[in-house]
Amino acid sequence: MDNIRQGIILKGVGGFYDVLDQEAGLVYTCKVRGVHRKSGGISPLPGDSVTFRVIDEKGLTGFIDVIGERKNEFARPPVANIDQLAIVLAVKSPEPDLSLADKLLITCEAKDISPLILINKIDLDEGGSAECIGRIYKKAGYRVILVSKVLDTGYDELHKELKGCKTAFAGQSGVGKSTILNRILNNWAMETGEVSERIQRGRHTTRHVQLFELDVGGFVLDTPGFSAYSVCDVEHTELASHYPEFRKVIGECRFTSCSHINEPGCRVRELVEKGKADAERYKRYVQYYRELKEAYDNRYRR
Ligand SMILES: Nc1nc2c(ncn2[C@@H]2O[C@H](COP(=O)(O)OP(=O)(O)OP(=O)(O)O)[C@@H](O)[C@H]2O)c(=O)[nH]1
Ligand SMILES: [Mg+2]
Ligand SMILES: [Zn+2]
Repeated sequence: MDNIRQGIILKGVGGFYDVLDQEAGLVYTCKVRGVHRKSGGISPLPGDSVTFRVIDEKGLTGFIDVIGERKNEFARPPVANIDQLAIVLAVKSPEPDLSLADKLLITCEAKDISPLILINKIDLDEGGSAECIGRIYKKAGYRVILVSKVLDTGYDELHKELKGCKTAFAGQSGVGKSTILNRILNNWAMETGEVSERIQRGRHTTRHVQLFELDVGGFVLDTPGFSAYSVCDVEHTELASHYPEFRKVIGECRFTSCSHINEPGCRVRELVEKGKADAERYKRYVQYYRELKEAYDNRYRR
């Protein structure tokens, strides 16, 4: 039947979902079939791939029939199928929170999301700290882009990295996420849907999760914040495997259950001692490990 379409949910507000038919470049306002709710039990999220049925072609309305299988999903912000997380740090104002950056990276590793580090406000850099932070994360195996609104750098490079991905932006308040997103949308957004509604610019914080389509294929995601992320759904025993720089030697420690903190014959510690893995990132690893282990040991208490 030709009123059955494939689409991607851009946003959902009060039981109505904006579903993009990418081939047609049209956005349909859809509800969910009651049947589906009863049988499937899961409710649609922005980022979901869906099969929907057009009810009114002129009025652009329809019903969502099937929600495609998810690669990942989040409760806060409510979104599914993220494949890239742009972790934004500022050189200063605010001072970079590398602990948050590490936690977001762990979340990425655990949820099969490819991380991208953006070091913003490099115009404010005096002591070479942008390069320094960049080196730490490049050495760990991550992609790093230096960005500045004032110097007008980094945007073209970022635009290339966004191609074909659903990218969410994360980071402390004030690092420049909205500034970067607006820049991207002003230059490279597809004009699908209600253009006037594109992005709430200015002082108003975003209340709804919304995906915007890009000219190169792919979407950027405006969210009220991925910053509150913690590593709580990672097991302490799994933590080290979420550090790419540790991963290559993990199986080589003397003890199979090595925590990489104080056991003899630990290959991870050896890497750190030889300067092959960043000592500060390792210190933060030790701290998270202890936090996670404590939470695990107290799991039956309240
Ligand atoms: N000097 C300098 N200032 C910047 C740059 N990018 C953004 N800013 C400023 O930093 C401030 C915060 O930027 P936003 O884009 O609102 O930051 P945000 O990450 O969206 O913050 P929240 O929405 O609170 O999470 C604004 O005053 C921007 O003008 C930059 O490259 N250089
Ligand atoms: Mg913002
Ligand atoms: Zn070890």
